[in-house]
Amino acid sequence: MSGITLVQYLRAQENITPGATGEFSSLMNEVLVAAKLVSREVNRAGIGEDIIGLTGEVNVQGEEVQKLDHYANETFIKILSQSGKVCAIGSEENETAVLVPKEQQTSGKYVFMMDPLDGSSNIDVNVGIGTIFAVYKKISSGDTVTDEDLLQKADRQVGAGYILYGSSTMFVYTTGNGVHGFTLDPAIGEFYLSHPDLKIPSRGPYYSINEGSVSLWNDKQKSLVQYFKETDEETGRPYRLRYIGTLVSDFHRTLLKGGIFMYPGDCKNPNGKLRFAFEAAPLAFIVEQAGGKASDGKSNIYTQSPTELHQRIPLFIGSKEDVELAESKLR
Ligand code: AHM
Ligand code: MG
Repeated sequence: MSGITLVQYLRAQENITPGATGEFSSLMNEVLVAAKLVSREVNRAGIGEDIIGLTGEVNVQGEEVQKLDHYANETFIKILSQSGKVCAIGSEENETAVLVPKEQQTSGKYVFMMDPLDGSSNIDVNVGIGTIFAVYKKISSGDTVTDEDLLQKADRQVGAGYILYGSSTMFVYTTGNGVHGFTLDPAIGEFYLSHPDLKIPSRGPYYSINEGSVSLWNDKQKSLVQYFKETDEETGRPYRLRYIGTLVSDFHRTLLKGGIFMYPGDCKNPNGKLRFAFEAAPLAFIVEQAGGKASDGKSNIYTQSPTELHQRIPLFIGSKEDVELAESKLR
């Protein structure tokens, strides 16, 4: 594959950004190293018995921890906490944020939030899985990291991205200057720019939701999904249904092809399943930058802050017209 590599791209961006110190690029380079390590392990899942299956532990969400979940979490934390670029790492797998104290030489100015391995239920069936991350700057004064730093409004992100370990490994990210996608050439371990300046279609043609939960939805949610199934030439309905069960994969398709991904609240889980800080906020930043929208069904997620680290939030994300339509039907 020819063209510009991610490392070259980051350097070029740094050169044209006034006041850039290079620290963000260095942080991204560390993320890339972790991503390549996880990608390698994902690709050998099933060969080594040390990497597939359960660890026997249950995480803070009450979910069984897969060995690959554990590996991805440990790898990102280890690399980032030694990078000198972050002061705190919030992870879906850890109850509290991992802090890198100021007195430690390796502490830095960024707060890093992540879902280290999204789509765990798809690991052992060879279906795409991913990593999602968001980057903020520490904003509180003083040396300690506080809730002010950890629970920032989504629009304070300085960067967000995801890595999709799918039929190829992709790195998609934004720093507020559009969304750019890079594909890993596994033979040489470099990511190449393959999807510059991604823009999401304004509407359709896919809807994506776990419809197995229909009996738990309220009537508005039921009629919203029904709407996407009805025939209407002008709006291109019926939409086609796609649901992978890995948010990164479902989001990636939605970003490239258009439509809407939904994980609503239901009568068992009023706030749904997905987490504000680790999943919804970073994807909200990305989708905004691509011309789309993310909503909790009532208002834009990009202008909200989480109330706690592991807060869950209903998610309606994708093409602008489809997400706004969902909001109007749910109102
Ligand atoms: P995980 O981060 O523990 O893997 O869980 C989140 C995943 C998302 O990737 C996906 O959108 C959702 O769970 C699927 O849930 P369900 O099986 O309820 O449809
Ligand atoms: Mg997840």
